[in-house]
Amino acid sequence: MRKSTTSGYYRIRPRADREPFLAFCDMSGGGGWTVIQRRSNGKENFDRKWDDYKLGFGKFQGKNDEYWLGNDHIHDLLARGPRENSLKIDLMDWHGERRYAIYENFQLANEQNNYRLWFGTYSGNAGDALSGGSNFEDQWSASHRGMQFTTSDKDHDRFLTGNCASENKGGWWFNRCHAVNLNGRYYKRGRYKGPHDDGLVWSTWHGMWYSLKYSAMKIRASFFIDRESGDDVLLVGVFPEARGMDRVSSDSGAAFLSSAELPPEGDKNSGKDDEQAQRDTCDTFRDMPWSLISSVSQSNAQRLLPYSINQECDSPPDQYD
Ligand SMILES: [Ca+2]
Repeated sequence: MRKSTTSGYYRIRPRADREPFLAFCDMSGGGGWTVIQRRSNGKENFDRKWDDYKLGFGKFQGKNDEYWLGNDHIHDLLARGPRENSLKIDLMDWHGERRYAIYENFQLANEQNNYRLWFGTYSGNAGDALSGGSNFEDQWSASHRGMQFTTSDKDHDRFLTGNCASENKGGWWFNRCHAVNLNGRYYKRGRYKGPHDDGLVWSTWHGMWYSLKYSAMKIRASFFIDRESGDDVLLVGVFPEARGMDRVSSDSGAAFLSSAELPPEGDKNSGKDDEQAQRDTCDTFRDMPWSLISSVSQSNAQRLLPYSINQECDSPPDQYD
């Protein structure tokens, strides 16, 4: 696999009318992932109230720093452009074994709708715990699909006589209450005991009474470049100097490129197939400070500028490993 853009913290700005913010861009496993949550050492307190979960909290420096990106930021990232997003969840237990789960069509409503959660098809090897587990009874009371966000000070769960966030020590899309709680209490061991199953839980892997060592939730667009639509442009990002791009430019400092300027698609003359053409496109942008992003229509491009998000170049987004 060829070298891709470096993982690290980037200042991103999914909405022009809001301030940019820092997020970790994970360029491994195909790249282009924006990390929205990470637990790794228990140093950060996740037992927080609504406004902290809304705006985000934690440390944004080291590659293992713990944070919650913030529900408003997550909502804005998911709402950018006319496209779907995938959610990938990386997990590790206390023996160093890793599992993952991917959900297509990950969505978050806005604050007026209490950041209601939606997600589609599951794939992976950690089990589909977000859907509540394997039997109907569990799914009815523990599925997180369609649930609103609950914190200790704002209760939107389906647990009538109590608050799941208070019991389980962190904000989450609780049902009555959960099969997953990646914002739970951080135990410095796997098996734990207590009055509530409040650990960092992914029930379909180690059950409710095992608290994981590591979790990371990350998102990216489900598609790469839509080359079908003649109206589409490839938005390349917001960067100070667009090296080697004479055709670029706009007053806002963002660059874009019409689909006519993309490398030929399966052009007989050039002898290139689609894959090669895509690699060429990627090569064009590889060394830029902001890597490329999304395909949006010309009219949307104007609306979305300035706009910068990372998108992978090395493999199609439907191949994860
Ligand atoms: Ca309740």
